[in-house]
Amino acid sequence: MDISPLQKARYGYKPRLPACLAGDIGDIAVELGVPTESISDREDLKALFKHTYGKPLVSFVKEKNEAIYRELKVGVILSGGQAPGGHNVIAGLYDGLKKGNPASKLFGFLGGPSGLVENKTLEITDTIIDAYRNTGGFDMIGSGRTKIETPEQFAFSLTTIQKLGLNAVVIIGGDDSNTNAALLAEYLKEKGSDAQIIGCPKTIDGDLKNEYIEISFGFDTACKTYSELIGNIERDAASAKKYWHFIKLMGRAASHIALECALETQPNICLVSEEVEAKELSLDQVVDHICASVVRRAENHENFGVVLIPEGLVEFIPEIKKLIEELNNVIARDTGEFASISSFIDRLGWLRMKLSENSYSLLKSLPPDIAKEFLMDRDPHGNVQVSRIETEKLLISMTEKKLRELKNGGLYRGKFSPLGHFIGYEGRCAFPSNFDADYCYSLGFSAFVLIASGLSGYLSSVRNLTAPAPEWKAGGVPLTMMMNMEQRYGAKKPVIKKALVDLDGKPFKAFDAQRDIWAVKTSFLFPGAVQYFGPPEVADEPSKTLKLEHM
Ligand code: FBP
Repeated sequence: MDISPLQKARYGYKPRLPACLAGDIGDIAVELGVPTESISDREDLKALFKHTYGKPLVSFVKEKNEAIYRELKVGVILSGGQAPGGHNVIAGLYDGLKKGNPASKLFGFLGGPSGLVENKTLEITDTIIDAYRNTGGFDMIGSGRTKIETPEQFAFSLTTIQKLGLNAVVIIGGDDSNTNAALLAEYLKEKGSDAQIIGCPKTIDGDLKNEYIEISFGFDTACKTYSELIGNIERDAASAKKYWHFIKLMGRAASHIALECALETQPNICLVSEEVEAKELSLDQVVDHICASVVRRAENHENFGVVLIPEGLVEFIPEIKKLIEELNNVIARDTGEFASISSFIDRLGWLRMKLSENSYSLLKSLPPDIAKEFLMDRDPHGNVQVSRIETEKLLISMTEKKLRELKNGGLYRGKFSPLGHFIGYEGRCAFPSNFDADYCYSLGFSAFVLIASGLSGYLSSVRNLTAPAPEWKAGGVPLTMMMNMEQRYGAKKPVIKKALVDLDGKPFKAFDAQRDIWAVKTSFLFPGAVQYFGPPEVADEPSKTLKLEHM
């Protein structure tokens, strides 16, 4: 296989481990903390997770541990959207297993959770792992979004585990996939199986975090890649001085990516969905906010600019949120009937009787191409696929309309030439930054120690991430500790709570302190490409979000 010079150079990179995971493998033991509680809905969750609720927090200490030398058979799943560093989680897990006992085996489940249900595996060997060290993507074994939820799927998963004689399965995924991990851990215990389930926190969206999970992996690299692209567009805008660029960024629910990229690049506008929701802003008010910057900049003869839009924005505008909720419930209830109607006009007619009057008129008022996007298939977890809703186009068309009105009223004299972009897939499979390469390898290694110590229903955790890697702390967090009950597909379900942007948090405050200046004065920053080599302050910098949160 041909490989690029960068890939060749990255093979030689040795990911750094926290001191508690480095050194002699026989000297890593677990220390159990006090029992934990879920964030809310404790009685419901206790009843649902009879065997796995309330486990203690786990940290690693330097102590003799004979259990670490056990011969193990482990399966690993990459679940959900790609995130830079996934291969390094597998590499850390593999190296840990082999260090513990060279006879241990690792099987990758092919194509995500469906690989477990259907028993499709690839045994990972030295040759395979060495071809993927420090690379982006999930292509070693592939990923998928199958949700293990039916009794048959759970039973098939157990059969696969038994057939392969697995001691444990590691599920590398976001909040939904780790919710699945918690359910599977509980199911296995209920069925009397000793097989263990360990999760690893993955998602570029950065919304799987809490006191013990400082950031999900992939966020760092994805944001650095997006920031490079945004900086390039900013420089183009400042050079040509003729376009307003509306850039939608990935982040299905939370706006962490948009906020981090704003801190990195200082655009004129960055919308933050959580703020829109807290202030109950309507779509019109969001557009007014953009127009205010366009008008002020035109007064300074700057008919160009950059607007960052978080992908999930539409779900946070109260009137649209209500529309989406109603659509989700109606589509979940009458799935077959809805699917049998093929034309958009007929679907609208069908929905007229099913939606509230306000939601129906909102849906009808949207440009038809955008309205169609609201009716597309939901993902297996019941979420509307916001990455396929062209919010940037919706905002462009509404901004154009508003500016025409302002022009007619003599309140705007500029020239508005908008361009829409969607930046998402450009960053999900980038070569992991040094931060993600180290972090992911450590998460995988930590997952091995949790397995060797007989634990199940835990998320691998590596903390103190703004310090150099040797000072990081590793351990495990019980999955049930992060759960609450939420409405999904029309029913209450146990789920891991998503971490949204905290409007009282330091990253948002830092943005808020400067954004009025950026809205009028060109203040663009050009962060450039992800740096793999060079001085530590360039090559090993964590994200601004992480640094601000730990200041
Ligand atoms: P995960 O939450 O599974 O990590 O996925 C994140 C994400 O990249 C979102 O930002 C985006 O909305 C979604 O995946 C798109 O996924 P897909 O390509 O499967 O439609």
